[in-house]
Amino acid sequence: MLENNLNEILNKRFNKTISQASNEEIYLALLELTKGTINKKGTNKGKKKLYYISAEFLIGKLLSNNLINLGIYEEVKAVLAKNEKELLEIEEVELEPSLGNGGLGRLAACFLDSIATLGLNGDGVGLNYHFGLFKQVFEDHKQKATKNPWITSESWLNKSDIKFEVQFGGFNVKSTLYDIDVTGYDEASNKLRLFDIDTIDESLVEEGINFNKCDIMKNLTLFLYPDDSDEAGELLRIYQQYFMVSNAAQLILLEAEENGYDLHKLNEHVVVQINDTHPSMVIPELIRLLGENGIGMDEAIEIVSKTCAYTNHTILAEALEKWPIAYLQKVVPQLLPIIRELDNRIKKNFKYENVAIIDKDKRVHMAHMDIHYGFSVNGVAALHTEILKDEELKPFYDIYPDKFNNKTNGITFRRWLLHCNNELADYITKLIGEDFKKDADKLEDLAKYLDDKAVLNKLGEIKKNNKVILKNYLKETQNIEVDENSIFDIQIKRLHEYKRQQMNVLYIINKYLEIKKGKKPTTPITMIFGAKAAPAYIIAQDIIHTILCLQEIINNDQEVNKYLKVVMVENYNVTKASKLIPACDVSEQISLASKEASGTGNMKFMLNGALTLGTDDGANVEIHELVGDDNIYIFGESSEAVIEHYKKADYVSKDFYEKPAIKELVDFIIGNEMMEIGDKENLTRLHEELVNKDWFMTLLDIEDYIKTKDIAFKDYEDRETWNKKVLVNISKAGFFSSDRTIAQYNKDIWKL
Ligand code: 26Q
Repeated sequence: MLENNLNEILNKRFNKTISQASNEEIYLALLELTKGTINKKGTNKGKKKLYYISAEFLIGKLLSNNLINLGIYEEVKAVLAKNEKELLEIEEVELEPSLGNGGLGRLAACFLDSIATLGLNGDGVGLNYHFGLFKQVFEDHKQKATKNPWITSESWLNKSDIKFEVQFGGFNVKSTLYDIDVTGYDEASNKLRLFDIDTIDESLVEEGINFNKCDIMKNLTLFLYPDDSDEAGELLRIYQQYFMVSNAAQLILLEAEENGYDLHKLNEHVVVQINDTHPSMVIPELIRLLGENGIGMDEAIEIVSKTCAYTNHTILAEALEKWPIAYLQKVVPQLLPIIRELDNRIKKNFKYENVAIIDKDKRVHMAHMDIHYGFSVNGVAALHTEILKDEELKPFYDIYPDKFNNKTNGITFRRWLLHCNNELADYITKLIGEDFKKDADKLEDLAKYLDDKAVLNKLGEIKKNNKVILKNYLKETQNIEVDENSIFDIQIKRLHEYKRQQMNVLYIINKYLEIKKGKKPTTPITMIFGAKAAPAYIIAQDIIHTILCLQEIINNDQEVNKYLKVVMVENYNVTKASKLIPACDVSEQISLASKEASGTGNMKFMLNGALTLGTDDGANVEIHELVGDDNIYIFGESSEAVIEHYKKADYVSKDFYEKPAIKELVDFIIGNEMMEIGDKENLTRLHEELVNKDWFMTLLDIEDYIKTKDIAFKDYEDRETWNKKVLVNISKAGFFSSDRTIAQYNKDIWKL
């Protein structure tokens, strides 16, 4: 049946059979076949609809994901195999859109999957960036940013006939809506709706990712988060945000009209989830549009306040958006009277400055607008929500205790287990049946095998197979040799000082020096990194440079490379994550406690049988509680202690640096070996930063980190005990299914 359909499409389009067709042709045929199947299944409906507005949707490649959700993955694989074609190779044809930069964007993608899977009526709304986030290439041990084109003549992107106009100060732009189908597992589908401008000009991009930032009519949707280190960059970001939310608001009102809803009761039919502050201007924009529809200011504010809910994803002060009024005046003059009115109402009720929307420096605090004029404020892990309530957003919590709630993040098990680790998923199915695929808590049934040696062995075997697959991939893509019998220790996430890749670097230096002094690890170690750094984030570039230099020194040192290897994976993205995560033994989650809102990579690793080496931060805290002290490696100062250090300003990195054992590691960064191959400017800057500033307290935790990591590596020697810990982790991972997270959002916030 499926084979006939596929042959029919190939015959019609290319006059070929499956076995004659190229991988590209088969990909296009599968695209057509899949889209047809999706259409037949229909879309989710309901009296109330969720609009999940987000600047990022890091969706990854969609072919296999959709085949799995439609229940035809195995059949397609078999049909292709019968015709001597490999689904894995056909997947390679698809380009990965990079419509996100990290956790927040990937979370949005997992959420869309779960929303559809739970049969809920909800679409994602965002922007159709032509070159996405930049693509990372390594040159001279440094990151270079280039564009990442992903839109091809035929893809998952479908052009709709919906068009709007968006008004900016001084000019208007015309927009077109594109849709990507979001399949639910065994369910009807929803849509990801991406807006674009009609006048975009891709040829504006010159060398790397440089382009004329002032030509809004041509550049608006070229890149995600274009460099905002200058004023033109900041303004462009505001243009993007308003373009996104004005289109979203117009779409919401259009669909309300089509459904014949009474705009006075919009909140009974629509809920808007504001994913961090990037879409916050949707609040004044909806109020403005309701006004245009004849609804008075008081009522419009009330309706919108019952419609919008806000999720906070970060407590880093520098990531909380505050836009100068002058910028908003230039980009969106029509919103200013509304924002001022919203602010006046707050200033009338609350006399203290720290909850104002517009501060004394004439900057608009986007999060403050969300909290005052939304009905729900949620954090993304238990600890994070507590810190919001007790510290960062305390004045708001005091005013609106009932608005605050926690929704611990989750991940979709379809992509992060069934697809990326087919062998493990099949084995789990063999042990406990299929139920866990729809009800993740069923993974707990695995606990009955905790003392089953055959099962523990098999887990080790599957891990080894995944390590071999990764080994071959690394050889093929980056010509780096690794040993599948070594421990795979992996840190993959955006590069940021608070995530402390630099602490991992110091561990590597420590191990290198130990080996040089004759202390060799029993089992060799492979340290793997993947990380993009924002182009304007200088220290992050320095850390990448340091890792790439270490990679060269260590991997070429014949004395050391038998025991230690360093791999920095180029252009880390969803596709690469899917290959790295199943092969991991030790998952690095080493952020400074209190700084990582949740983390979601930690959950993916746990589900795929890696043990966490981490601080008690973000969702690590919840992983720790679930698996218990014996099945996780926790180190470092507590979040309370860290928060105290900040309050008292009593952390002095120099004091720690003066300890000889630490000094030796830090000074290696500017030692002869590094300086010979590295760039003096980068290396000295990082060294200086660690010695004299170290805002994220690397040196505070380094000794405990080294000690704990060494214990983990020693424990790995007893493979049976290790695999038992692995099994505990997998069996407890059910809580982190995004199906659970979404069920909670729906029950507490959306009420669809
Ligand atoms: C801020 C100011 C100006 C311009 C841009 C930004 C900006 C851009 C991106 C601020 C934040 C982001 C992205 C944040 C993010 O990805 N946060 C992560 O969200 C995950 C999902 O909730 C959490 O698991 C991570 O802990 C959190 O870091």
